[in-house]
Amino acid sequence: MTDDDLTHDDDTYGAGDLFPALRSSSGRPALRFGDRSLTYGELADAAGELAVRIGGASRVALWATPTLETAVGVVAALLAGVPVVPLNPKTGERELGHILADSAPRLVLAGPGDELPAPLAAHERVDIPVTGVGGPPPGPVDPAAPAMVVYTSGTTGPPKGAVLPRRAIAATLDAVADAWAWTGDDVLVHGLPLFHVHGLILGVLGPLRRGGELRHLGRFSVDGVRRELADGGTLLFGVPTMYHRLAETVDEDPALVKALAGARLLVSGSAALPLPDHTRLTTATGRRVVERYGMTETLMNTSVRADDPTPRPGSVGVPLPGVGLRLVDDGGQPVTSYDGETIGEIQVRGANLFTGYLNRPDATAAAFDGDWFRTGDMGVRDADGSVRIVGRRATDLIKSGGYKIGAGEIENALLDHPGVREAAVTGEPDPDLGERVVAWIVPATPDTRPSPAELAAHVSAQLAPHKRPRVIHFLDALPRNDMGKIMKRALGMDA
Ligand code: MCA
Ligand code: AMP
Repeated sequence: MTDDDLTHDDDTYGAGDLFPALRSSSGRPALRFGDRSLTYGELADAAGELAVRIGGASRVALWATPTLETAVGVVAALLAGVPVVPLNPKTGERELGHILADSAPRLVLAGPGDELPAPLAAHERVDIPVTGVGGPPPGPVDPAAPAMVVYTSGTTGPPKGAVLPRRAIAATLDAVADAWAWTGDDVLVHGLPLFHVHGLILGVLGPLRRGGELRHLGRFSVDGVRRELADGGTLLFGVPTMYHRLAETVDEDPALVKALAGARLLVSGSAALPLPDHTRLTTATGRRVVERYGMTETLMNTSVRADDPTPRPGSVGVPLPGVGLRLVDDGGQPVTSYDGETIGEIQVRGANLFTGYLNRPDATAAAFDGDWFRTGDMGVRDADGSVRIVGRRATDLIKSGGYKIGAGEIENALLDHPGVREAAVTGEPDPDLGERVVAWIVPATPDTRPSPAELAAHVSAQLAPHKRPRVIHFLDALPRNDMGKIMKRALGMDA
């Protein structure tokens, strides 16, 4: 099926009506954030009223705090058929300015009382209600229509907006439901941020599409996980840093062991969960953590299935229903062997894919080989078709705490600081974050070098706190080759 085949009359993925439970499950619990909650009926009323208010807008931005308001805002936008751009409330000035200029939202949705920074002052603001009187049932919406624009880092330059159509959201949520036997009886627990695919699409829209419940922790904590899983939670989503923090605690925390052992399914994603953490959690709780592999541009590609009898630490499982996956070697030829050894770039296709980067036809064209999307991840396939990720094509992409961070954007922000003459950014292994951001700085003048804390604060203020360098080295010069290119591999050799 091609994009052109998808019309209002041919909604193969059920993308027109993303949340049937809004109409059919009025008394059931839908969302709980701390002591605030909404049933499906209350959510339908609040989001329905907001949908009427924003209907017809070309695009809206959403100040995506970890609150009930964010969930109501995103559901309202989807009901209204208005594309929504989730914003990280900690985004710094430079990055926020870029996202707003690039996505040109007509309105900004925010919680009443949220203070918005200067770059948003010029935008018309709509406060998100958590009560309301509903609205008319949503009209037909083209499954190929854009639902969300999610910003994601590349190796160089500012983040790009991945345009996600409604059908991708429907297709991916239904595919993971199949892999994880996810139903309306499940109670999902997580503390993920709500401006990325993991926390917002899987973690908020996922339970709402199934008619189940979300209990959001506000922010991740071991205490929150223990409490909510002990109180009826059945599913846990997290990035590896979160599972690492649970693994660090299980040995002295019998109540946590009991809570994790009682969950139906523990799912990790956004980065690789190291084997020692798999082992520690399984040894302590008797439960395995299943990994799934996704990407902002592709939503979910593969997962270990809940009914897979074989423990598979280190594997991201098999392609999800509807996802085509191939490995391609350096010469551009598909790898045909399933030998667990031959490495190729993972390429995917299917209804789960984005339609392109906003305003970036060049980057969109470069990302595809025909209808295959080049993920940049390198993997191998075992005889049973399950995939293991062995690395990334680009060394300039860093995954820290599950966030993707481009070295180039941090280098540019550092070069903006008056005390910096040259800057290079690399990633190095970190037991908690997976990788940590390391900056290599040549100061503008040797005797007035800025402090590491000042440079970290500068990056936090310009980009986002999770992009700040955790380690800073000062050098007299950066190692360069004859062409003048920085030799990043030489950095750290004698640091
Ligand atoms: C510290 N802070 C600072 C500074 N230093 N703020 C300003 N300037 C500074 N110099 C603040 C931080 O903002 C934060 O505030 C607090 O101190 C601690 O921050 P930090 O040490 O950075 O992190 P952490 O709290 O230890 O966070 C670890 C984490 C987090 C909870 C695991 O990294 C996280 O939530 N990761 C999830 C990433 C994710 O969802 N990725 C999905 C994208 P405060 O306490 O107020 O927060 S990938 C995806 O979507 C694909 C599709 C996929 O496959 O899933
Ligand atoms: P993002 O662009 O932030 O959506 O991050 C997507 C990237 O996260 C992928 O291209 C992978 O490199 C990585 N990723 C996601 N899930 C996993 C996983 N289970 N194991 C290893 N890497 C993962």
